[in-house]
Amino acid sequence: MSQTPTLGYDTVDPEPIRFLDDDGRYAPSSSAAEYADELVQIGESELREWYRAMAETRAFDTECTHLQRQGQLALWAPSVGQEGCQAGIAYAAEPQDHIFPTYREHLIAHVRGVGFLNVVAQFRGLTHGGWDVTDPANGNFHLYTLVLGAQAQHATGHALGQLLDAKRRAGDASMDAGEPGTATGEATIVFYGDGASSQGDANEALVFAASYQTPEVFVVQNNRWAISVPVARQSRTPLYRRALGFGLRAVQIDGNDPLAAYAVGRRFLREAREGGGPGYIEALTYRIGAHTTSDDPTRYREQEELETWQRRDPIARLERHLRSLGTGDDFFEEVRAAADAEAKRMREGLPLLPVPDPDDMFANVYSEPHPRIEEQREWLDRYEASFTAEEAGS
Ligand SMILES: Cc1ncc(C[n+]2csc(CCOP(=O)(O)OP(=O)(O)O)c2C)c(N)n1
Ligand SMILES: [Mg+2]
Repeated sequence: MSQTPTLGYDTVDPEPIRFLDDDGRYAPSSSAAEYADELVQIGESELREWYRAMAETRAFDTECTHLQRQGQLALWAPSVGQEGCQAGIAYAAEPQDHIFPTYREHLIAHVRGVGFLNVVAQFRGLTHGGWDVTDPANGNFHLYTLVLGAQAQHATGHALGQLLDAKRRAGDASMDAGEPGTATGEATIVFYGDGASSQGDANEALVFAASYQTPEVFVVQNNRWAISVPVARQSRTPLYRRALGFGLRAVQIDGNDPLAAYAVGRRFLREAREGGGPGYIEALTYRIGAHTTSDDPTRYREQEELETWQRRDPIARLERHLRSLGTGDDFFEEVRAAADAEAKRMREGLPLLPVPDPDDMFANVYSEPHPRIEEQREWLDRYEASFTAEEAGS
């Protein structure tokens, strides 16, 4: 296998946008040049902050896999290997932007202020929706979505709302949102995967985004696999080229280079907020771990492919870059210890999380009582009671 991993179709089309090579050297590809001025404010201290978020997320993620194996979580979806793209986008976003994730954007959750405990509460089955009931805003980071592609529709609807609100504020009450040029001052970001890109929902969202010129950025983390289905089966053409066909500006980046994700994300987001319409970023990355803890990737992919991508690990790459700037062992040791301590805090806090009353599930469906909801509540009560009866009988 060659050093440059292939997708089964030609990815060098042109070269993906990247600033850091696999060894962490600043070596922009020719396609990166026009984005370089987005990095003028990024120095060693900003990169250290990104590195810290990536390392904390990695430690948290690793701990979660252990917790699932110990029966403490129902399921876990690791993000190992994808932290580079996520960090770049997380730091490119402004606080007023809204983010619609899949189920793997743990770093973004962390950076937007959704605590790690809130993330694991979902995977332990301890929430009926919402991240943290004490803070419904949660950094405008919306709920994880397991229904593939559905969040692309939610995000596009949200972005359409941002656009129409801005038009109304500007005194234009028409619903005709099709013309670019309305500055919204805020944007919507939606994440999904290479597999989800085949969903009808994701494609319909692109139609609406292009048609209404929504202030939106689509971030597709092409991690090569949709469980056991390789990306070449999803598409005969690079995914970003599909988006070009819908009329979006679209590029392909090296998704393991946080600088590339930041520079392009920042540019596309600013353009979206200023009325320039939607953008699309295909981030070439790799899922180093299993799809979820229910998956065994050794059954469908080669060890050699995995090792190739382990050598391109985004955290190791950023570490090498920081070292070249002069960051020394002290920093990396301190971050490692802090990340481990944070993962330990999460682990210790997990059993103390409150278990919601099953009846809460029905409490906020409608504002008024509803006979169907009552029926379901009564069914659940009978179901729960059957366990007590069983225990009494045994
Ligand atoms: C509508 C729908 N169909 C099928 C599934 C089952 N499923 C869950 S994840 C997944 C693969 C998703 O792959 P991709 O979009 O590439 O995201 P990744 O998991 O690689 O991040 C599938 C088929 C689902 N959750 N929703
Ligand atoms: Mg995938």
